[in-house]
Amino acid sequence: MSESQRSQLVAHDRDAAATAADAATADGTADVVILGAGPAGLVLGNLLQAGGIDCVVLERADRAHVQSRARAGYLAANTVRILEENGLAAGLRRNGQPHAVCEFRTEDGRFRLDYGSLGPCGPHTVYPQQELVTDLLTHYLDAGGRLSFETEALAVLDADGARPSVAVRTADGRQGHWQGRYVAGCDGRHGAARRSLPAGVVRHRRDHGVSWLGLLAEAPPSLDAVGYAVHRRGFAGHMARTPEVTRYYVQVERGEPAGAWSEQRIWDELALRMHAADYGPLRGGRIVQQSVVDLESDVLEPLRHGSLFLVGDAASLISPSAAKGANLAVLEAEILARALVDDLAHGDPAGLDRYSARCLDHIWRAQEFSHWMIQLLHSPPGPVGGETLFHDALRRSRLELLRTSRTHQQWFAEGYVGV
Ligand code: RFL
Repeated sequence: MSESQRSQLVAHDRDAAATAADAATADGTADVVILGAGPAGLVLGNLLQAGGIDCVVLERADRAHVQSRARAGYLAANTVRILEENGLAAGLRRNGQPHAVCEFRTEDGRFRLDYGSLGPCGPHTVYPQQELVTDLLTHYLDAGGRLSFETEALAVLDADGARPSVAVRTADGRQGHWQGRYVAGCDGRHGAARRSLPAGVVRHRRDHGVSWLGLLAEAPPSLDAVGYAVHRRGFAGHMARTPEVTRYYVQVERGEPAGAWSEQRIWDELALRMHAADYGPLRGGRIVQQSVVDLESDVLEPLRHGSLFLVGDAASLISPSAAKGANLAVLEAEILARALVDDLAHGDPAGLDRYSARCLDHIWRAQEFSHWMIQLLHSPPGPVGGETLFHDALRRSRLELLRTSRTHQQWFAEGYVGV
């Protein structure tokens, strides 16, 4: 469990098909060794496989766990494009829902913003991350892709040399090495790739001082929009996932344990902060996941160290306030896949040389927008006083601009859906 995410699964129904995983393999070789079977690792694996590149994915968890981890849901148009262009969008086309409207609720009233029709990027597609991961996994394995579940990367060795390797340990205790020409660190913020970086890597880091209780409710969405409620008791958010499941967020005190809130208290507080008395009741249901997320961001620089490349959350952690993390992960995986194919199949290393700079450009734009969203939705932590009041007045003014100015609305639409 991460230091910043005190997570408690209250009652997690694993509806994902828990089919038998391939036997874990402790030793082997592949041109590209991919660490982690999240969105980044699986998009990369699929694209390399399609490009005829020899690769393997090493995943610490078992298949059932990977397919049932509910996290993101709002996919940007660019993510959908990448999936479509690579034949990975069948499930998303079948079950994904277009989503184009935000509703902001404050003590001054509410307003809706049809961002999908305003910016150059169109609407989001709502498709739960665990379903996307299941699709990517199935496609990869059906195409003959190599993947070793329950195989934890311990360290990346000799990343500066011509033959880097990954030290691994399987769930049954065997240890060994996977050797490759390149290693793609797609193993998230606490993975082996980050731990193996040489001294001198810069980690830009920001703790926003704000925590959310993230909830998954077996309840139909209560409004046909993303709901952002700005309230003196703290932020509350509403995001549809499927016609039967909705994600909610409630801002909580830093350090609050995830299990401290009863279901009744959660629904009461959500109703209060979302002004349900004025705008209609929330549709209740069983809370099936309850975890605390401390809003933190970081960016590692550079994203390449010899033969090791950082991708997705391993490269940059972004707070979930603007729904960017999975979208960045998919974009970076596409950029790296193209560069690896150019290098390994055509002997052209230029894309690999540019990988870090290209991705950092996208990452910082996303970080900037996400940071702006955090300031729009929360008061700074600390006692209510001059500085808080000043921030609150700025926030009111920003919301008013967003309500009234088409220029601001267009800027928002581009930042919200663009990656
Ligand atoms: P993942 O998904 O964390 O996958 C990493 C994989 O690596 C494995 N692993 C290892 N394998 C081998 N050896 C090791 N040593 C390993 N260590 C870890 C893990 O088991 C896992 O399978 O990273 P990836 O692929 O970079 O994808 C990133 C996204 O998952 C993440 O950014 C998003 O979920 C963020 N996010 C959202 N992003 C969006 O674009 N739109 C959203 O609507 C959205 N909502 C969210 C979110 C994140 C949230 N949380 C939990 C912080 C909502 C929430 C609540």
